[in-house]
Amino acid sequence: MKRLLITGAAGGLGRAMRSRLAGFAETLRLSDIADLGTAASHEEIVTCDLGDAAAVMKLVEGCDGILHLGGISVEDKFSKILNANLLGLYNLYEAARAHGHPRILFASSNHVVGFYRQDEHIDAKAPMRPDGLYGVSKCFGEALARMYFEKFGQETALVRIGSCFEKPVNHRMLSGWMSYDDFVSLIDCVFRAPMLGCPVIWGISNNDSKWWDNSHAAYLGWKPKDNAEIYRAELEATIERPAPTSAMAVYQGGKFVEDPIFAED
Ligand code: NAI
Ligand code: 15L
Repeated sequence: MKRLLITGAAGGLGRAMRSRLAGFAETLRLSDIADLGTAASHEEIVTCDLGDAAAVMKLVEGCDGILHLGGISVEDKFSKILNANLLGLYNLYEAARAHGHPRILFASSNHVVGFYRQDEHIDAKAPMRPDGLYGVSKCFGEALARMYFEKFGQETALVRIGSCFEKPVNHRMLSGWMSYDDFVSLIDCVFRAPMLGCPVIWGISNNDSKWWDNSHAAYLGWKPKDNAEIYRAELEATIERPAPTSAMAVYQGGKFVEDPIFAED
């Protein structure tokens, strides 16, 4: 690949992927509204608000692939979610349509199904059950991507990331954790696949305990290698197990199910 665009490159996952994806494309175009520091020789830095249609149109020009991590990543005021996750998504897909349909990996979220219980095992066909406005914005993103696929052939991997951090930090993450290395190998499979389509992919490592079934996406050849289980003993020793009736122990979305609708200023 000549140029891979990474949106949200200043965020937690963006920073983790910035170093790990050096060499994945000749050039990494890194974008965010936040500071991205200094560009290395293989990098371009573009400051851009996803809500700005003209800026996003320019941002996408010349890119062969897009790793879309940018946006509001937790529950927040609707106005902020509206700009970054709804308008921003529309701007991105319109730009991709104008610039030759670069393949997109969309960082969706487990919060599109947050109201399923942890004793339920689901696959990609399960109806969405978002646990807040943030989750709803990811449902919108998935639906928008699907429409651009059906209408224009735009390919997108809809990656419902569980919890992608250095390591699991609570008991819930023993099921939903995805390691940085497994995310990199998923990115590799998504952008190298001869045919992608528009699949939902559960973004989880090869955890012993899991709620989500990825067998429909076997054609991509992604084989996550890490397993949150190796952290169980450390977690048990350092963190109290959540009460069995608490949201953290009952719902796949954990505490997000309890978030209020945040008031606008
Ligand atoms: P983060 O909040 O650390 O990073 C998101 C980045 O997007 C930030 O750097 C922020 O400045 C940028 N951003 C926000 N609004 C923007 C706007 N209007 N225009 C341009 N940039 C904007 O989130 P994180 O953890 O890095 O997640 C990356 C993506 O993956 C997000 O879309 C999130 O929803 C998704 N995700 C992450 C999970 C995780 O475990 N880290 C789990 C599920 C989904
Ligand atoms: C998400 O969607 C968030 O972006 C991330 O910060 C975590 O909260 C994650 O879900 C999670 O559910 O652990």
